[in-house]
Amino acid sequence: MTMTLYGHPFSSYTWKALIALYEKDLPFSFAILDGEHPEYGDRLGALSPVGKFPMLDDGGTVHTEASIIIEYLDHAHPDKAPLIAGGPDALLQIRFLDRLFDNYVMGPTQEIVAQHIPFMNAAPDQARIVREKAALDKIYAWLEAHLPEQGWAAGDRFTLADCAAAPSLFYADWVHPISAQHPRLAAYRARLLSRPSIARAVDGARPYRHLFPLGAPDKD
Ligand SMILES: N[C@@H](CCC(=O)N[C@@H](CS)C(=O)NCC(=O)O)C(=O)O
Repeated sequence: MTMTLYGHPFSSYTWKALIALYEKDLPFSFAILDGEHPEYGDRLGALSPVGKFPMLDDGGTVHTEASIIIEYLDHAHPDKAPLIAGGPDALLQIRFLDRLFDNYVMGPTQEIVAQHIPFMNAAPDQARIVREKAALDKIYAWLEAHLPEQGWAAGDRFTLADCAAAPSLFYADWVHPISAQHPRLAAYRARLLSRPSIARAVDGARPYRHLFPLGAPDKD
């Protein structure tokens, strides 16, 4: 039975799971959560703990949380481009970077976006936005100092950490541009965007750019 991924092509965490599926070249059907398919939203509401996506349904085995979906794919398809592999230290580094990108890059980015969504916030809280941008500056500086000059976040192999990095840095740069002070980080983001699995996720989201509450920048 083909796997089904519930999500949306413009959603950052959906990208994270999509990138893993593309890397592994696994067949799946994409249940896009939109007004045309209320039944997908109903299923998500019934099975996802708090209704967040992505959600993967593999013949009745259901997982949410993008990192867990990727870990499941690694276990279920060990012959397909592992994304969480190596010795104990390598595994810790991959998982550490995954948490870093989700919590400290995607977290502030999502909050800045949320401040511009009228049904979530009547008006953007400018003080909150300043704080979130300061948080992004902090993690940009850390990444600039710690990312390798070449290759991927955790070394030579493309991993879970890069699946997390791609959507988080893609959208973070839209809400708080990575400046010339962070050339290594900017180069890593560019390397990510030129990876075929990631380019595919970016292209799949293009028709939805008008939905970006701050106005999508004319780049990428
Ligand atoms: N920790 C979750 C975060 C997922 C998440 O924030 N998904 C967003 C879309 S990118 C979502 O479900 N938004 C709708 C909502 O919060 O109700 C994961 O890693 O999958």
